[in-house]
Amino acid sequence: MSAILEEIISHKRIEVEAMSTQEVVRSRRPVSFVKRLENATTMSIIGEVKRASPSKGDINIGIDPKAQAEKYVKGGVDVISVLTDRNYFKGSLRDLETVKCTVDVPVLNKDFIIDERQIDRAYLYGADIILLIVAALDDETIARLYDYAGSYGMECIVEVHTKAEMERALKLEPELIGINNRDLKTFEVDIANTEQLLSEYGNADTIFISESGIRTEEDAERMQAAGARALLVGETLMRAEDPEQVIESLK
Ligand code: IGP
Repeated sequence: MSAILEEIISHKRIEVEAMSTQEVVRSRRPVSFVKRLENATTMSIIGEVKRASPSKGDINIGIDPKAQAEKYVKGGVDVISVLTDRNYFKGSLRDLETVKCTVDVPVLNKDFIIDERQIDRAYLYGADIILLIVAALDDETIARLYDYAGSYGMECIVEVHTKAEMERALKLEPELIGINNRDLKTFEVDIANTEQLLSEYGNADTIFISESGIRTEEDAERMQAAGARALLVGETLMRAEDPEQVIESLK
């Protein structure tokens, strides 16, 4: 594990240990991203609400998540991702709840999930999809958390960065795999990572999402040619004066 991921995960462990287990009434039915993708004819865009990050510092710290989510939907996103980690990304479950109450599209809870209690909370605050980061979890844990999210009807994006992680992810036969273009060891971002991994694994029976570092129409075209069906875009949209227009250009 990279140093920063290790640091984030050890902090997460402390947070999680302080969480109580709660009885969750399973009355809400999550919205499916996979079904939306089955009907999609263009590139799907996942717009992210990301106030700050360890690599970039403050990005758009004072953003109004409701207004931002409304702009994303007008632009035509298929999913809105909300970073809920407070310590390193300055997000919150409250941001997630605000976005869920604003939009009808599925909402992704972006966090460092290592325990069932976080999945309970994701569900309670309105998540339809969660992220599971292969680099942060062993095989047994990832399979357990994947099934647990599934028991709520939530979908999982299984995130990989390397070939070895891709091999581990594919063992789960997941519907959605996210390829992170950011190397968490160096923070370097290179969208060629999606091209390299998909040249080898593009035929797998799964939907691939390219994550991080997507800025321009040309980037989107390259990712489409590589075989990605969706793009996860954070910083570019958080800094854009007109996110709506940027989303339209990426689709
Ligand atoms: C978005 P960018 O470069 O568009 O801001 O990246 C997203 O991919 C990135 O926020 C991300 C992330 C993560 C954040 C990808 N995987 C895991 C936190 C945890």
